[in-house]
Amino acid sequence: MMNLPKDFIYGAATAAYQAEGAIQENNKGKTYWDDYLAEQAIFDPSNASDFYHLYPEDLRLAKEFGLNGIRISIAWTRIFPDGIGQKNEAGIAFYHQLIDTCLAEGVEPYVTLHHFDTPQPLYLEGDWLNRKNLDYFLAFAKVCFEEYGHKVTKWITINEPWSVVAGQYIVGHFPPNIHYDIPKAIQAMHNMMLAHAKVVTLYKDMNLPGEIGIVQILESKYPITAANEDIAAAHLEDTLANRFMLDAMFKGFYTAETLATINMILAKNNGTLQIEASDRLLLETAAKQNDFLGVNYYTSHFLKAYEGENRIHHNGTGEKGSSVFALKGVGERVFNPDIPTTDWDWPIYPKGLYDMLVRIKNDYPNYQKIYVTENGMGYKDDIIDGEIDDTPRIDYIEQHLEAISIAIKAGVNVKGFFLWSLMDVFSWTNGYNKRYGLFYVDFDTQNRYPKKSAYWYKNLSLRN
Ligand code: BGP
Repeated sequence: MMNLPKDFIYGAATAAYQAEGAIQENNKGKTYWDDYLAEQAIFDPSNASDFYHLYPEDLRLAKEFGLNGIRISIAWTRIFPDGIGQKNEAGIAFYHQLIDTCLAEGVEPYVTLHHFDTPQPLYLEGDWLNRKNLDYFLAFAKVCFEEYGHKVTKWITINEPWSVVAGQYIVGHFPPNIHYDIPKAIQAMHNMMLAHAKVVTLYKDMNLPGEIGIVQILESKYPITAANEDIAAAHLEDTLANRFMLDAMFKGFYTAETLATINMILAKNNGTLQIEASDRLLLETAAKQNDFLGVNYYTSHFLKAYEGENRIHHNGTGEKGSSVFALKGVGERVFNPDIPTTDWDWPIYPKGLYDMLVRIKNDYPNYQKIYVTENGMGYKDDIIDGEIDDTPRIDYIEQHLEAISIAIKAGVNVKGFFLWSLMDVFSWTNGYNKRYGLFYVDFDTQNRYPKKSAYWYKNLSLRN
């Protein structure tokens, strides 16, 4: 029986670019997605869920359905249209209104500074591979803290470094669409962790009355058999996608074992990692100051040893069984016949969340507290006579909340849960048919309809 603490946050998540729309309104600058999506002409992010105009309605619904927390992100390009230089007062005012509305509705805002949306000019300068980007980001963060730091008390520096770098440099479905460059991905992750560290230290130096952390996507990696080479493959992918960043965040540097494993992967992929002399102190200083870790969890992976070249097919259409993911010097993700998957081939494995939460407590005892900052199920919802029966999503959420409840019993300090997503939003590489929301969005009319899961979630939060 699910047993969650009395002060638990029942939240839902959004991200600026996926929810707001209005991508050219009130002097907003371009992110690296704008031109790329326009050229591709497959998905149009211009209106998304029109949260930019409809946020009062969405927050009213959030409150009505028992939510007491929401993840929003601040679009860097609304505050600085070019990423640096001239500030945009209209953008600054927008987030004042949005944050004030959250607070007025009693839905606490957890605010992310970077959710996959680097400004176009800074992207062209190299994005996270350019060390200057760290200071550009710091300057943006400073303005946000000065403007909103007295009313927002939960800050997230960056959303999912691994997803960003995997999308940009390995899978190649995020601009600049580079495939299989694992060394670039590792370098960008290291730089993002440095950027996180700089922003944490700035926030603490400003003595603001709140808390700060980062959100990581953390997917457990299991060997598909007990063979040593499969165990090694799971260990390699875990180090690349999980341990590298957890070490940076909590240990303040990479353990000798983590670095040796990363260097092995780099060697097989003909690359090296550039670490500057000052990086260690930067990471160590921040490691003592993090207030929380945000864990995004949707799935886990089963790994098999793999000796071949890099090979990936991204299932962005929901055609079940079409995914391929095999990395040179790492391993191959394979289907586990005992574990169900979504139409996008994501294994549904709540135990992977439990295992990850317990592992963080054991391996990183200075973690303070955890919020599960995203979890949810992509599903092709049907609306029939204004009603949406998304029972598989309810089952999915319930199983994952159960896993959290058992982890709490095992002593892990988990303080809240944010369902991805509040309403249906734009999915970066899957468009609009992969829905996650508690509220169905008719993207033609922008009308919202509560799904069966919204009533279920309301019932759960009010009962507790
Ligand atoms: C997370 C991102 C979100 C969101 C979610 C669902 O990785 O933080 O922005 O998109 O995944 O992913 P997708 O839309 O690709 O199914």
